[in-house]
Amino acid sequence: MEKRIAEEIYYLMELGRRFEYAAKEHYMTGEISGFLHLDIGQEALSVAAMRAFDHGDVFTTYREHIMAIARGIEPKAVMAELFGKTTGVSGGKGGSMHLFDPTHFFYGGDAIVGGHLPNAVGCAYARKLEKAGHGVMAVFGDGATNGGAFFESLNIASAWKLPVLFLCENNRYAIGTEITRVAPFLEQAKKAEPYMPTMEVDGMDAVAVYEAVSEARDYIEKGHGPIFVEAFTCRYEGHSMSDAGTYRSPQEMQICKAKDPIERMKKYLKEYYNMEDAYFDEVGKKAQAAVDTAVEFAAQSPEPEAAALFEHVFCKECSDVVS
Ligand SMILES: Cc1ncc(C[n+]2csc(CCOP(=O)(O)OP(=O)(O)O)c2C)c(N)n1
Ligand SMILES: [Mg+2]
Repeated sequence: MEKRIAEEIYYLMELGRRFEYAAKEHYMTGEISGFLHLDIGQEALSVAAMRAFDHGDVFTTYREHIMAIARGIEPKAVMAELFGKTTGVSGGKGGSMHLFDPTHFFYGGDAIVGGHLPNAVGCAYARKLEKAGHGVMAVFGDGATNGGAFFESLNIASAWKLPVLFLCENNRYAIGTEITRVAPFLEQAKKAEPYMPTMEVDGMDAVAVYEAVSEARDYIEKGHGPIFVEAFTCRYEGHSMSDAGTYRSPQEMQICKAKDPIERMKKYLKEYYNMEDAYFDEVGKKAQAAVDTAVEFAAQSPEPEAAALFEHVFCKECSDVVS
């Protein structure tokens, strides 16, 4: 991996983890309310996938703060959204699960498990008709692969050779349900095998994720149709802030944390580019400063007016879509 990209990924992972800890802290103080799903432990996947898929459209799930930042959305706008402020990326009306920014081709954040997959496929159909030359990445969890919308999406994407990169974040749990209790196997890519080529990757290794997603992106851009990438990962926190995570043993968590993605990337930078401790200290400080600025900005921003409830309900520019 090029040094520039490795450094960028390392910074974004540091930033992402610190951002999530700050979100947790401000949830505890009541400044953030509603649902909050943290992505701590899964940074390699969120950051490296987003950097590899650096053009094209992205549809993802509610565990998306770090993905949004890695896509290029300002941490300030993401934090302000969590705080429910007008300066948030969705005007303070979406909250943690609905970060939406068409200027970055980032369409959420969706609270409905697997509900965004048909939308991603529809977008890919549009891109194919437009001959846009790029495709769509749809990110979802292992739990989402048990729903009907998932199979419907695989089916039509495959039948119509649509440029969709299906990226499954397999952290082995859907809230407290271990995946093999509700699916016949651990590897969810097996469900996609009849429809499209599949790849498996270690989701705790940012370099491996970057390479796999880059290869998959090239594949869909060449017009071969969809592809499925499964990345095995591990979330360190509970499913959301209301989950104490008691269904996982300390031993299981220890095994998980031994693969820490940030430590691994640090090791990579040391081995391949001789980066020294002073460099990592600097990156940490820079990332923390960006998070502190984001929190301050969010805290000082105004709340939406009540009248804002009636805005963005209907699309005023869409009257000529159906003709
Ligand atoms: C259609 C639907 N069913 C159930 C839920 C409740 N629910 C929210 S998150 C979740 C677990 C999803 O797990 P997974 O897809 O593996 O994603 P992860 O949280 O592990 O990233 C469930 C069942 C929902 N939001 N939508
Ligand atoms: Mg899961």
